[in-house]
Amino acid sequence: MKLFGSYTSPYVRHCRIALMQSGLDWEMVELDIHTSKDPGTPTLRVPFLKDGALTLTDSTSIVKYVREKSGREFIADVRELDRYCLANTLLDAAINLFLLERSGVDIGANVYARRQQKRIELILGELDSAPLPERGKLNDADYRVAVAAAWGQFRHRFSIAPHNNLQRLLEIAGEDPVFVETAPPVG
Ligand SMILES: N[C@@H](CCC(=O)N[C@@H](CS)C(=O)NCC(=O)O)C(=O)O
Repeated sequence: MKLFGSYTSPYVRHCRIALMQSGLDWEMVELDIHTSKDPGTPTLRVPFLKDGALTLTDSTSIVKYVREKSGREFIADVRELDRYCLANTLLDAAINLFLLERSGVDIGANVYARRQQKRIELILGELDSAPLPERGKLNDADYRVAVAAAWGQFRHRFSIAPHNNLQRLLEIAGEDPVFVETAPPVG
């Protein structure tokens, strides 16, 4: 199967983590979604995955597919699923602001952009209140929060300095070889 995406995307990173842990046969096809003329996905976003006749257009369906195809479990607990969703909302808001700013919008002067900023701060506080996983036992909610927190630091979009549990989560994830191997390239 082929995973299409970039090495800087946190959503792609989570898919790569699941694929690396799966033992399945797969390859990464690097794609710049902003310059590609015909990217092959109606979302105009990465990641997307192709496995024979199957196309999946969102990291959530991809991670679930890969986990289940390799005999593992995706998130079964509804509270953990909600934590995973919160991390997605955090990422969506932060990536939106990042792309708007890149395209010339003054995000400090825009009312909706300020709401997105507020959303980011509130979600960081909420995610920080969750219990930490044991070393080597990260589930997909932990991975999603960890890739989101790491991306925020990588792109300087938000700080986790006031959030001790999120810092600790990144330390725990930093001991996970696949999390380390999928870190965004420096420079
Ligand atoms: N819900 C999607 C979000 C994917 C997403 O936002 N990807 C970003 C890259 S990190 C993207 O391709 N953005 C391009 C754009 O919004 O134009 C998922 O989970 O896969």
